[in-house]
Order: sequence, then C-alpha cells, then structure tokens
Amino acid sequence: MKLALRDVPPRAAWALEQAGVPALLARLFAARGVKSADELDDGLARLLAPDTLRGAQDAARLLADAIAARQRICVVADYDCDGATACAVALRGLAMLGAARDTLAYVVPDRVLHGYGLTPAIVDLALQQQPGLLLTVDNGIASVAGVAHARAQGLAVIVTDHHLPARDEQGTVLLPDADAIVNPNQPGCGFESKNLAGVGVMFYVLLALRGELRARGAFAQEAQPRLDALLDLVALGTVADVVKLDANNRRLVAQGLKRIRAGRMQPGVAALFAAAARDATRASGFDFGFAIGPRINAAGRLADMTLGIECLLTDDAARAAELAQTLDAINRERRQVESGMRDQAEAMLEALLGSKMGGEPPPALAIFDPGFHEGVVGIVAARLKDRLHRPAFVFARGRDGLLKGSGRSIAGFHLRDALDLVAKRHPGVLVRFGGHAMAAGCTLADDGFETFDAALQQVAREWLDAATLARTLAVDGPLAAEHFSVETVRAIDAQVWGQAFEAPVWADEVEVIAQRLVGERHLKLTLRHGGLVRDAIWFGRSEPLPGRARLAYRLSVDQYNGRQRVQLVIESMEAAS
Ligand SMILES: [Mn+2]
Repeated sequence: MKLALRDVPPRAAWALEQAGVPALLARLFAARGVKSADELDDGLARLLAPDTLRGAQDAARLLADAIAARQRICVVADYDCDGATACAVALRGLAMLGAARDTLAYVVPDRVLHGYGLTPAIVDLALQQQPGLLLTVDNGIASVAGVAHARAQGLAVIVTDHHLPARDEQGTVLLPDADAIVNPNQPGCGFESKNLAGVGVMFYVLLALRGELRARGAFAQEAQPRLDALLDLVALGTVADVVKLDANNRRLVAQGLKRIRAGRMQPGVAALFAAAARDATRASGFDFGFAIGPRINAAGRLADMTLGIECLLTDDAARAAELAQTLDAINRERRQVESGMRDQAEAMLEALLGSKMGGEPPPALAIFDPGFHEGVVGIVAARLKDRLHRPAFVFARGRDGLLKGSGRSIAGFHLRDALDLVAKRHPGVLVRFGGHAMAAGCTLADDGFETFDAALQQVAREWLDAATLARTLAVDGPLAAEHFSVETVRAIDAQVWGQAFEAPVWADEVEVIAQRLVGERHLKLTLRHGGLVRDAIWFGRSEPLPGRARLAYRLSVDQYNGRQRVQLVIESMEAAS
C-alpha cells in the first residue's frame, strides 16, 4: 500500500486557526476542503433553506391539502436504512404537522419479491390501504410505469428521492409524470447540496410543509412543531446511505448526534444503541455506519424492512427493545451468511488467480455462485473491492431465475457508465441496471454471466491504467507526541467524519520493539515512536512486521486496568525507506 500525504492548503488552515479552530483540527479540515469557519458552524440556522429545493413547495401544498381533507396518505418506503429512516421521518413529521394518525400508512417493497422502487405491483399493494395520495421516500425517480399506474387509479403521487434520474439513449432525462417531484438531482433544481440522502430530502419536504401550514394560519412561528426532534433519524439515514458529507449534510449529522448524546432520540434509536452495546452519550457517525445502520439494513436483506420501520416508529420503549433485539439477531444471521459467501467468493477468486492470472488480479471482478444469497451480494462485492482494489460485481440467482448483481467500484471507474457500455455492446445480456459511479446494481439474463464477465473485463482493460489500479491510502502525516492524549482523541471523535470527509489517519516511521498474535488474528505491537514507547494493535493482521516500518494509524482510547489509555490502531504499512 502506498501512503499518499493529504495536501493542506496553508491559507485555509491559517484562516481556520485565526477563527479559533485548534491548529490540529484546522490542518485536518483544511486538508478536507474546508475554507472558512462558516462551513464548520453546525447550527440549525446555517442549514440550507428549503426554498431552492425544486418541487418542495408543490409537495407541501399537496400534503397540506391532503391533511386538511383528512385524505389518506400512504408512504412508499425503500428496504434500506435510508428508506426506513425516511419513512419514519415522513410518518412522524406528518403526524407532528397535524395529519391524523389513522390517515397515515406505509408500504415497503420486499427486496426479493418486489425489487426496488414504486413498481405497479407496489402501487397495487398500497391501494389496499385506500390512500388518496402516495408519497415515495428514497425511491420513485425512475418509477415511470408505477407512477402512471397510480395516477390511472386516481391517486395523487409525490415523488421524493435523491437518486439520479434515468436517461434514454439520446441522453434525455426521463422523469415520472408525478404531481410533484422533489429531488436535488432533477434537472433545474437549484438546491446547493446535491448530496442529501433520501431521508434528508423528506426532512426538507417537511420543512416546506411546515412553512406552507404556517402561511395558511395553522400555527404561528413561535408555536410551530419542532421538526428538529427528527434529526436523530435524519443523521442515521444520511450516514448509513454513505452519501457525501458536504457542509449541509455534516450539519444534519452533527445536530442528530448532539441530540442523541444528550439522550434525545426515538425509542427505537435508543434501543438499537443498547442492542449494539454502543454508548449513546458518546454517539458518533461510526456508530451509525457500523452498528445501528447494519442492524436496520439486515432486516431489508434477510427478512422484511417492516421490522426496521416499526422499530423506528414505535413510541413504546419495551416494544422498541423487543424489535431491536430481533434486528440484532437478524444481523448476526446476516453476518454468517455474508462470511460464508465471502469465503466462497474468495475461494473462487484464489482459483482464478492461481490458474489463469499468475497472482495479479484481473482489472475487474465478477463472481457468481448459485448458492449465493441475493440480500448480501452488495456487501460481499464491497469486501472484494476493498481487498483487491478492483471494481467487483457479485451475483445471486433471483426467484425469477435471472441473475441479480451488485457492484462496487474504485475511484476512476464509473460503474454505471461501464454497465451502459456493456449493455450497448451486448444487447440482451443486461435486463436492467442502474446506479452511480461507485455502486451499481444490475439484472442479467439467466445465461448471461459469462458474456457479462468478459465484457466488464474488456471495459476495465480499456479504462483502467496502472496508476488507477495502484492502491493508495490518503494520510494526514505525522502526529506530534503531545497529541497522543485522551483529549486529542476525544476532540477528534467529537467531529463529524465520514464519506468524502474521512476521519484522520496519521503516518509515521516507527521501530517495532515487540509483537505477538492475540486471538490468533490480530497483531499486538509495542512501538518506539519519536523516542517514546507506544502500544498498538493491527486488527485482522497475522503476518509479523519488519523492525522498522512506516505505518498509517488512527488513535483510539481503551480501558486498561480501569485506566484510559491511548493506543495506535494500525490501518496500513508502507515499507521503510
Ligand atoms: Mn438512499
């Protein structure tokens, strides 16, 4: 692994320091593109206003009319954490803004039975709730047929989504014929942040609805419902969906985390923290991404997302705890299925590398086994991509006999564009596909795998050069001895880090004094660093290190004999110069 030092623009770092940001944080923020302290102000007043979000006003009017007419509103959710939190935000928010509880309903597609989005079949399912209005969350922008079907049945449809709209062969954007569409990525939308998650879009629709109701005299500014009570859910969905944490998203996440740390959260969120044995008073984005999010997502992968949504909707702490326990159990099952599949996928890969490739991985990977489970192909693809630093697709056979695949990519290889090219070169192989640069999904004809595999590798050979295929890790440089403290770790952990705003990774040359394996899989190390002796651990590494090495690491605090101490958590190594 090559360690690449992040560039720190001196002018930005200086400006941040002048504004009172501690020097160490100023350097980290500047290296992540922050230019002024304004961007770091996470106050609610700094959130972008909803008025530039195209369609939000139309959606607000339709929703206000529906509430006034006591019309039934059915939320059409999605089966991942973003969709589940967006559904909970929609239902809780509409109730806060005056919709009678018995006029609110939701449906969520089953990943295996229905697939993604507002399909005509989901419209029929929603019709059983006898709604007057359908409100999609985190889906719908590509649901041309579903929206047409709903409107033919006399329903009004509001689409709220954040995914890119589909385009036809000429490149013209195809939008569903809905009564209102809210999506920062639709043509003509002037909203500054294009990175809202589905839950963020729905939150903004509620802000617009509250403004509309205020204008209609439903309540005065001072007495208006406090929608910030929903920010724990907005923060969770935003991090779990791995959208880019731009300044506006960082504010949403920071506000949600603040509330959670202060004990203000939905009973389901509290129950999920407890089920994951995470301390909510120290909540971080990491908890959302690696503890809470996966427990909700597991429901959509192996069971039914209704469980996840119910957990986020209930106001009964005992019921929330029960649902969180169930989600925890499903997540354990998910991990088992996934590790079985990953072992299989890696064995197939080893065979491939050993026989044909002479140890050098192919420029792109496609893996299929009839025993794979459709619900976890995306996670396995992500693990393969991480391990080999190659675009990777993993396929499972769906109930309809077609092959359902999920892919993850590396920087410099636009996955959806690659699928587009494969589809043009081999008509009939790709039944459906969609996604973006770093992740995509597709459905193949039942006999299409080999053609797809060869075509994907062909595109990868054309597009990827050695530099893109070389693996690098961006690091923040050396860390001075004075910063090896519990205070520094806490100060860093208190900030919002995540997608496109990565938590700091330091890099230093060290001497390895002692090393031993713990738990057979992890390397425990004693290092000499700048004349001082430090404890370190490298999780998942069993091969010993050389006597000197340049290491990339994070700092963490652990409890040892009742005392808190700082240790290095090694991420990677570059051979010593
Ligand atoms: Mn989403």
